[in-house]
Amino acid sequence: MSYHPIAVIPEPEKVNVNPRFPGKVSLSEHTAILADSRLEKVALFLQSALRPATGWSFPIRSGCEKAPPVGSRHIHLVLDEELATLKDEGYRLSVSWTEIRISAPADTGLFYGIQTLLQLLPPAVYGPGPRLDVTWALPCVEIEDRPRFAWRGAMLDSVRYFYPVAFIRKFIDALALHKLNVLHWHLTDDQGWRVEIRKYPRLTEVASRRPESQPGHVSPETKGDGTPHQGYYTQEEIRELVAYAAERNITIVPEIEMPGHAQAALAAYPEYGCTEEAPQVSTAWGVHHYLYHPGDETYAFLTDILDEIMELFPSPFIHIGGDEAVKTQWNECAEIQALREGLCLKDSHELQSYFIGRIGKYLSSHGRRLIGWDEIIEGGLPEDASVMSWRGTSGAVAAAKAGHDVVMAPTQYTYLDFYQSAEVEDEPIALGYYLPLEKVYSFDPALPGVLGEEEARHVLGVQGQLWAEFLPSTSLLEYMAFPRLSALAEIAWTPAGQCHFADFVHRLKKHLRRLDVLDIRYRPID
Ligand code: TNX
Repeated sequence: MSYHPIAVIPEPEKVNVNPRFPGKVSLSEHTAILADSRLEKVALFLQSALRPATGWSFPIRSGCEKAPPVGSRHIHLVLDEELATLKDEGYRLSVSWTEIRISAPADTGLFYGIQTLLQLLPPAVYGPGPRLDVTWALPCVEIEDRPRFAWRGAMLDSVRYFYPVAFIRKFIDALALHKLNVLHWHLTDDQGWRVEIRKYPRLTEVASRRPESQPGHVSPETKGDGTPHQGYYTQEEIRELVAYAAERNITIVPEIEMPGHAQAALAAYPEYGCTEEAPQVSTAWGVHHYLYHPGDETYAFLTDILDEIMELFPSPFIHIGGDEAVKTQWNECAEIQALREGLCLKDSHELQSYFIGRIGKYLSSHGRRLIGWDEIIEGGLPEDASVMSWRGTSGAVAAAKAGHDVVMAPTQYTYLDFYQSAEVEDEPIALGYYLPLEKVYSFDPALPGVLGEEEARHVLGVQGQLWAEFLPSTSLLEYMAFPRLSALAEIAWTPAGQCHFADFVHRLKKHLRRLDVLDIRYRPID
């Protein structure tokens, strides 16, 4: 197989090395950015991306000003409605001896064109610079590109371990580099609550702290580490991160878990639970049995929380968890069973469905959409709910066939907390399954042969999961995330027929040099 010399990840839909202009062109200290004033934001983004490493200023000139002096190549950003078929995220990038031009029907497309442009430059472009020894050359190409899927996500678990705001920003930058556009943020769980809620201060005073963590697999032999762990994001920090992500065309989808994975919240507000005694914020991993009480008081508590969440996160989707809610506490409580019977519901699964449905209605009345893990199908999928399928793809298939939107997140292909190599003794401790790079890359989220064309339209996209039980540091998190997230980005963006693993690995070698410059501690490839 022959490779074209351009190592862009994800691989663009169409790449032609420009036949009229062989060779490369170079940026210089005279290169300007041409963009009309409507495009100021995206032009400033490009300028700030190019300045540090080159040390040059890249002045922004509007189209009305007189043209830049002859011989000074410029980068032209153009909104072009005729490219409407590329949709909002598509773009065209043309590099020739006279001009570098990115054109797109919308700002988002221009942003992605810029991401591609940066990848055509030497990897040093991502560094703090200035690097006077580098020639800022790029190949003459014609690229036309747009994404295959609308939801190209990564799930970050900030509960099992709290990561600082600066790291979240770094992670968002890494997602943008890969043209990923959803950061699903897991903010609440049994082991902690990580988002400030003004109305319920004990969520941060009590539920954001635990006395210790479990530094190993779930087993009676694993002792706690004796080190308290705590942290939460203030509303101010969250607003800044949401804006930072939005500038990079990334939507942060918050996840507030219910009715299970609620132990930390119930440690702070036991009155919304099913038992008299308050639990501790959990110090152990695994499935826990504390559930919210499914009555009106809890509904008021959770909708109050969702009010603040919706104020912070403009995301059209709000994730409400829904996974692993073992029903023991509901089954064993006579009062809850009476409540269920009063509602004419058959069992606790139907009660969960009622509970989620009620929350879903609340979200839709505020113009938002509910998404939950595939357990929300059990007991009947509430109207309008979307499903994130993690226990394989059968949940996604059932939901798509019933006309619901789905996001593919199956353990077998997208759980980036699994081991990366079969030689587990050479790897940092991870969840006990094995998910090598090639397997991530082999997944087709549209499930050809399983879903018909019409059903496949309900597949919004695909997402990689970074559950963090074994990721106490950001460098470990990066080690698990990359390069598997690079592979996931490609299957989310690039047409299926163009995804060839050998070609991907060939491009990845160069791509890893970009990650080196960005100080991302990825796992080396074999
Ligand atoms: C199951 S996947 C969970 C998480 C764990 C993960 C890995 C899902 C929806 N729930 O709570 O972190 O397994 O241990």
